[in-house]
Amino acid sequence: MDSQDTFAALSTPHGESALGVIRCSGPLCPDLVKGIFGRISPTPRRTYVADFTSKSGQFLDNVVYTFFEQDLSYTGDPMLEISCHGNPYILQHILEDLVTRGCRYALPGEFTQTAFLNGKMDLSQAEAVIDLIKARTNLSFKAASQQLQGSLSRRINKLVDDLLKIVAEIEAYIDFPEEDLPSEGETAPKQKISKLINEIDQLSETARTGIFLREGVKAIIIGVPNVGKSSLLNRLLGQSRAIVSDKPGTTRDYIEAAFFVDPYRITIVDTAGIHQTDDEIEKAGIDKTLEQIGLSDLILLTIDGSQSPTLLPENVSALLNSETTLVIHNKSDLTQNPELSNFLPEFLKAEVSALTGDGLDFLKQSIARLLGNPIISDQGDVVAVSARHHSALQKASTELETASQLLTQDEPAELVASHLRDSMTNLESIVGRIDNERVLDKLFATFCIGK
Ligand SMILES: Nc1nc2c(ncn2[C@@H]2O[C@H](COP(=O)(O)OP(=O)(O)OP(=O)(O)O)[C@@H](O)[C@H]2O)c(=O)[nH]1
Ligand SMILES: [Mg+2]
Repeated sequence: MDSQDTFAALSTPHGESALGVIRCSGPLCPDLVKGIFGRISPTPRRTYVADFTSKSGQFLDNVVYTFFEQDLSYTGDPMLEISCHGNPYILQHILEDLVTRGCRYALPGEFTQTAFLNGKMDLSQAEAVIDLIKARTNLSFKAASQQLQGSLSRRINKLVDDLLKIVAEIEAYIDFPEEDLPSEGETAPKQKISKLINEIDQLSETARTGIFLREGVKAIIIGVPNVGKSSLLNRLLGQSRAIVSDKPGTTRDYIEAAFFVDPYRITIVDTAGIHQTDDEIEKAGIDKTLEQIGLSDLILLTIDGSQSPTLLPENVSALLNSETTLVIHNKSDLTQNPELSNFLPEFLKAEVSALTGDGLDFLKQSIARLLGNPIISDQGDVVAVSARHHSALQKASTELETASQLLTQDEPAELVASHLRDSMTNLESIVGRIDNERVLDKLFATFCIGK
């Protein structure tokens, strides 16, 4: 990537549509406006209607274009945005013409990466751009838009500021090595460090929710045959997606679909009933179920509430734990079997009738409870960090723990300060003071082209 390049890309989805938007960013943009549209000094951020004629003289489209001057554009470099008719032929030819005029095709996320490199936003805000595009529920949208407006950056910068004050306090003693840290001086930084550790850990704990909000939740319905797994799937989706029958062994291959339990988008898999069988096809289905359980964030273990509970095979129950598993007593419209009251007591339970829909709301609430909630701060900010933030926060916290121990052991102030500084570097990496270009390239490569 070279900041002297001018790059271009289609910023709207491929295919036929009413409009298609092509964006260019880089130093050539003023020349493009002059060369294509014959306008020497366009008023920035004003729209113009003009014909787009290719360099070879072919009329391509009547377009609306906008020029954005350096610093006041999305990327921070001069930009040109062209709205054309959403015809893939036109869009392709306009892009090719821009390349003939000196542009190159943009890399994934290059517009946002340039905005970051030009200081238009910090890294956590740049990441929020992709979250915002992908957000599908009220809360994930809120979390992304607030992060884009700097909610996470403000929290992190405050932590860095607090840490910097502690470092300054400790470093004051480096200049006077003959003096030990006074006892009150020793407890004060230690208390401040432990307060910081608490705040960092709290933030770090939102990662599970943050990952679910960003990436969605993968769920699976499992249970012995005929308990109503496919009926439950259909009920959760609100449509008849899977075949239901009173014959055990109806579902063989697994069926995947998506539904929402606010704030989460849940992709759910209905599976073949688990039981001992010699049927090769059924066995293959059960093997697939085991594989899918390992990939799931949420397991809906379904039982028939009107029957005696059937224990699952050891290799299946070994994969279940109370953090990820919800036990569903289905067929609540039938007389319930009293033996079930102490079946799998360690798991959260919900009673439902897939047949009538009774208990569906409670079931959804139980799912949301198991998946957890993001922190909502006093200012109303939804805070839920990503996997990358989580890893940096954990490293920051570990460095602080070490610094605190060293203080207790009366180790030299230099050593303590060096761990505090390492902690600070990790915190700063969240908002983007990252030196490693490869890390940045990898991060922005997850964006779509044109963003
Ligand atoms: N009374 C009652 N019957 C139900 C309920 N849910 C499912 N059933 C019935 O139970 C039978 C089995 O339902 P399925 O949804 O096919 O069960 P399954 O667990 O997917 O079965 P397999 O795919 O064979 O493992 C069907 O006859 C359903 O109509 C319920 O809540 N109440
Ligand atoms: Mg089924």
